[in-house]
Amino acid sequence: ISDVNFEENLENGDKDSADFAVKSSSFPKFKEPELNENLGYFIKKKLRVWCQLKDGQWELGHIQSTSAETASVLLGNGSLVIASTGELLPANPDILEGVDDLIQLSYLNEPSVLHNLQFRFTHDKFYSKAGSVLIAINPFKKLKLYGNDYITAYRQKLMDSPHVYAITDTAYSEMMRDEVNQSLIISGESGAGKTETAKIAMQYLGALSGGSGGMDQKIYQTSSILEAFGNAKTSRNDNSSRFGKLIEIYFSATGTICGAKIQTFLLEKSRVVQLAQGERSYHIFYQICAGASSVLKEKLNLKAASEYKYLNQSSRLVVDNVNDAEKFAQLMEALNTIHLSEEDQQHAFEMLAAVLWMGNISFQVAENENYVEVLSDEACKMVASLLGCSLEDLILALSTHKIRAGKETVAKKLTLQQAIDTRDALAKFVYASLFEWLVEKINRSLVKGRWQSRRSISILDIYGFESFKKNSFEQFCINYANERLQQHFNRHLFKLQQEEYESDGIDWTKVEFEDNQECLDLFEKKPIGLISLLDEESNFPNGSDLTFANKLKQHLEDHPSFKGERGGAFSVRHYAGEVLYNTTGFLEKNRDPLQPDTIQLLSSCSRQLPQLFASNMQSQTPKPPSNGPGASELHRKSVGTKFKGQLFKLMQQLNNCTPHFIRCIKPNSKLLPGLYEKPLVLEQLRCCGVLEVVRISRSGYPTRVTHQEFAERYGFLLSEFGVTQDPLSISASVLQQFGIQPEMYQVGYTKLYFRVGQIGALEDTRKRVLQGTLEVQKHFRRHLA
Ligand code: AD9
Ligand code: MG
Repeated sequence: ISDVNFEENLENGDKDSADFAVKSSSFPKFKEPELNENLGYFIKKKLRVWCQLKDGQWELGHIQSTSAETASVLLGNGSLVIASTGELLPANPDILEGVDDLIQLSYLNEPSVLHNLQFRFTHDKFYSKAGSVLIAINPFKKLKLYGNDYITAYRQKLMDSPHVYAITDTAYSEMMRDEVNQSLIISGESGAGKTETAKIAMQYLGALSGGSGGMDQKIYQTSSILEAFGNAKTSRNDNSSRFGKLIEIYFSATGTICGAKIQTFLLEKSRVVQLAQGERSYHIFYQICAGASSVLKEKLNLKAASEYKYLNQSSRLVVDNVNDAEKFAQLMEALNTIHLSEEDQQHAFEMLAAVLWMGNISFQVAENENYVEVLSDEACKMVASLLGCSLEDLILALSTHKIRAGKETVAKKLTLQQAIDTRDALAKFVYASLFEWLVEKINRSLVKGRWQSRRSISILDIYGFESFKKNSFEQFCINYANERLQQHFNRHLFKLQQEEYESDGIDWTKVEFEDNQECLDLFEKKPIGLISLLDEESNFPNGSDLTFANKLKQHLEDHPSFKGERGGAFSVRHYAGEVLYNTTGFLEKNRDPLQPDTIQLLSSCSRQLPQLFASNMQSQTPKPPSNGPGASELHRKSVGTKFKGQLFKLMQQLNNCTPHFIRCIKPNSKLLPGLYEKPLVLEQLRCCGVLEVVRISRSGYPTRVTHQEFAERYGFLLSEFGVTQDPLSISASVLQQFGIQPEMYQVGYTKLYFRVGQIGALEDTRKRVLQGTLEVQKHFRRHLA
């Protein structure tokens, strides 16, 4: 630290960032003050700068000379470039290379942040902090960073480098100390490492708090069950979660795990019947085909995965380095751990086989006719036998729809496409119902001590923002959810902080930030919002994707977050960027139609599960008026509206927790270790607000305690008590005695505010003194005894 340049550079940096906190108010774009102000200084000292090249990439270099608006810069590779001074940004001194927490950087511009993370990445440091936010870069290789030794080290604070263990420990400690529920909110794009991170957090909680009656093991095993049924190989992740998940873990007063509850969101049902090339359906299908015992195989008449059309429509039947048969054995073990009865397991496997056989049901179109007949072959017979219905009923339900005409009902024969859709809808419904049933069963096995618990940690693992070339209804829902979560993030980090400062009368120059309420309104406003308009159009008999697109243009063209596009498309300005949605398929996916004939078929089945699925559906469906159109389709809540309701509930829950954010970053799209693609990482840092956090955390006072709490916690450390005993005076004396610098804290009307890291020293002293007292007490007790 004796490096002169470094100190000067730091001084300079600090001054800049103070200015900068006031000047820059845009969100999420990140702005640095013009280098011009300091350019002379940088030239004189030949300090390092970032120079933007033609391809947009930033390179490190030294300024050699300047003229008017340009500078000549010597790059690291020895080449000399002439750059406009507007294209230069200050770089951090060497000594700050690879700091743990981005907020320690003197210069917080994009290339510096990106470079710091890259430096750490190349030194096998995959975790970093941005203030209170943990950044986890996917290593795409096994790390020796986990397990009991590390857990103990983090628990005992022997290690404090950024880690999932560290942030989970913070959540746990805060929960125990303040009796406030906590949440770990994990986000990031597909393949960024969310699900692995969630498991690492659960592993930590399980290890440090143990579970009564093996509860921690059960919770851990639920992950593998949910992964078997809800994860699949996609082009972006070999083990991609196709549903969102919130797991609430409950703790007893002594801090042991006593129960848990899982909620899932928006399972991708279409995957059951339709696959993109190179992708797979849900793991469980391949696992059961490969790993079922011969008895089970015979019972279900199971074939190899390649025999089933729902699976073999994609040429991808195996995942590299994954043994499906082994996975099936592990699954059976997990099902036993959560005490799913033999009988229930059997029922579940029957439903899986039924779904697979459904895909093989084929239709025949009679010549000169345009309606279908169902081939009564092996597939059809297997489905009927696995569901427990008569072959005739099944054939009828798949080839006709009952329509009410006056007082009569007549059976209308279906076209080929209608029959295929009906069959696929049945398969999707059975699979999604099976998934829900399983979650319910898991929850029952985790319910044990939930009622007597008053503390919990919720872990949210949910798909991140998505923007592809072609975006459909799925991206629409996912991005809507992310918009909600982003608001939660914003509100927590920015708004609450600022409001609290202001209401407590401390001097903190106002920092503006853009809330994304406007975009959320675009989705949620009734009756003129995206979801309402979609529902309205979905309910119109003549509504189509195109009429929907036109309706949006007509009603929302003036909305600042909306833009109508050509060809039945529209754009939304999301917090993370603009996304172009293609409305093709929106209405169908939102309606998710299910024929009453299908439900009737299932309720006529002799097997338990189909009956249960049908009755669950009927209980959710209000009866249509007796003279209404009724018989054509069930009137259920639309997918969009149901999801919106789920999200509201989720947000309510999260609002009752102290949040801890983990941002997972995918370093490259090839899923390879050691490869860091800068543009990809930068894009993700922007999308998840990391760059903005860096700025706010550094300029703010992240630790806050009431005068009362502070005085009670640290007052006893005072060497002498004054005459006045009010909390504020005691607090002031503590601050003075421990030499906390005035610029490191602020005193508000009700609270004290500290810069990062200040409370740590006090806590250490407190712990030492307490331990000392304990020793003295023990000593006396021994003597007295
Ligand atoms: V998706 O939105 O569900 O498609 P996730 O959940 O973000 O996605 P996931 O956790 O499944 O990604 O991680 C993808 C892969 O990266 C894993 O299968 C591992 O092979 C790899 N990974 C992720 N995190 C780690 C880690 N901490 N250590 C080693 C990891 N490998
Ligand atoms: Mg996942």
